[in-house]
Amino acid sequence: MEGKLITHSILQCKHMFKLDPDKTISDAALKQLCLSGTDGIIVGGSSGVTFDNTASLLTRIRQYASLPCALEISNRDAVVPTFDYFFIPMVLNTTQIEWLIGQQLEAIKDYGQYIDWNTVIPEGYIILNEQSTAAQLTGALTDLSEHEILAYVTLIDQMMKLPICYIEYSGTYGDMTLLQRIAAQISHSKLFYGGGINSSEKANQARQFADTIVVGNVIYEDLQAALATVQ
Ligand code: 1GP
Repeated sequence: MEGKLITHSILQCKHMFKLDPDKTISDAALKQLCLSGTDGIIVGGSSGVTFDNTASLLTRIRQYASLPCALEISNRDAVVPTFDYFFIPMVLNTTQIEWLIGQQLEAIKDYGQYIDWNTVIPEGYIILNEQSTAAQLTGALTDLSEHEILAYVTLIDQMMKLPICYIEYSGTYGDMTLLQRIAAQISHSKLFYGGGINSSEKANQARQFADTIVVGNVIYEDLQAALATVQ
């Protein structure tokens, strides 16, 4: 971890829940998640994210905790300015430039003068589950050799020096041998891992290699299992 670009406190989170504004969650469940001991909350989703459902979710989270909250922006019309941080995904293995820099450029053209750049954290994304909504939406090339994936990691970590390298398996548990090799190679970027963590065992295993683990889907499938990932 020495030498990593820790420019924001949210980058010190070891465990984060990712809440989807387009999914329903009860107040009781939200309270349990917020008070679970997790280090921070990411709000984001691949579809159905609007200004209203995002603002409403943030207001509800704030009721229960003063945890750092980041909005992972997927729709630039749904940016709620009261988040602590704004994660900007840049999908390195997309085939469509809009998911690499296109959307981001349009947002800067529209809102650049209002942006507090101290709150903006770009994420170098590598999407590896071809079945995921994110992969399908962005046209991600997921059929990659380990050599190719490690080259993407070097691009994010050494060449672009992005604060976050996000290994995204959304919806399925990823290849931990690969994650271990990525962790061994990375030196600047914080290594985020997300995908299929639905037990304390998987959380512990992924945390051996990733600086930060992100837990999403299981929140909506099995709340107790989601809570167990915090330990
Ligand atoms: C999704 O990486 C996160 O963007 C978490 O993945 O939903 O599979 O937990 P899961």
